[in-house]
Amino acid sequence: MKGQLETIYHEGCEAVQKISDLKALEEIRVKILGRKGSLTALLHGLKDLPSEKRAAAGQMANEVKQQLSRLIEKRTVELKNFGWSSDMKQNIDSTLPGRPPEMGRLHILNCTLREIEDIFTAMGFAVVEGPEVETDYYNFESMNFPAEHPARDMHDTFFISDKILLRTHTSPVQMRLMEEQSPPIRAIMPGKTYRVDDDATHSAMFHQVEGLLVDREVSFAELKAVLALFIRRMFGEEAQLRFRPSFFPFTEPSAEVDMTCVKCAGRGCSLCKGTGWMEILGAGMVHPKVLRAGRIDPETYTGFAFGMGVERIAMLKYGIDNIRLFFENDLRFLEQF
Ligand code: 2NL
Repeated sequence: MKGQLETIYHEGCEAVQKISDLKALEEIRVKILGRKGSLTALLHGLKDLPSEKRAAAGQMANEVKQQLSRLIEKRTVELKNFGWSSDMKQNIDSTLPGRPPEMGRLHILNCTLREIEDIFTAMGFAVVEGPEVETDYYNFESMNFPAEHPARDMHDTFFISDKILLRTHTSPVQMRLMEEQSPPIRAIMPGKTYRVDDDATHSAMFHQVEGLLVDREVSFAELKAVLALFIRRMFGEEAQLRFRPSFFPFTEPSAEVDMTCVKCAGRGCSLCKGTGWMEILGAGMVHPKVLRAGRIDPETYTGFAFGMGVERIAMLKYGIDNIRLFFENDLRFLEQF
């Protein structure tokens, strides 16, 4: 009896330590401690022993039972806690296709900006960037907005101090470029701009792309040709444009540029308020004073410039009616593009 118990104990210990999955461990438990297990059978056999041996054998058998039970319990916890247990492995179907990872993508405004940049770089324009915090001189003074001039009211400005502000347009970048380079200059300037403004189509921060071309004998006709090509590339070959006389301090003559309505193609609808046209950008011939501020001689050189809002272009192209949607980062909106 003693020898049998020892064998059961040692074999049991060895088997439990070797086991590395829960199912096999349970099989061992049943084989030793189950109703028909080897130790259970031995315990049943106790009653046949002579009474003087029964007590000692019973005590030893119970000890073996307890120790093995504890050992199995401990091993069960170990197997459950470390790595994959076999019943978890059995629940994995390795033939199933993997879950596709979530993919990020460019924001619709960045896509629109890249499209604009591609169209102008194909026409030979360079892309130039500059600071968003500017001086009054570069943002206003050099652009022919004299101090106290009412035209400054057109741009409701975020001032940082008396002479430092958040740029209200990207024109300061063009002014710095004119100072640094002599003509021919052919560049677009994309970037963030800031105005105290806040409604469905205006945001305090918005993106602008301005363009500048300065050379000998640059004409208003060339301005129109470049913008017509841009609009056709951006909105499709059917898109037409028209110029309306306008005013900017930094251009003379100045024009507001309309294109045929993207929704009704010129027939007249609610989007274009029945006119068939939608305003898309502003443009003009660079004012001689602005050229002079950029150290360019207006007697030798002429230039044209234009400016557009990236949000406005994207809203027209994709039929978006509220500028907030660009900045709320609601995936239900962003994922549509
Ligand atoms: C608009 C109108 C415009 C310009 C921007 C410009 C820049 C220089 C010289 C002359 Cl350095 N002009 N920029 C010219 C005409 C219009 O923007 O409605 N933008 C959203």
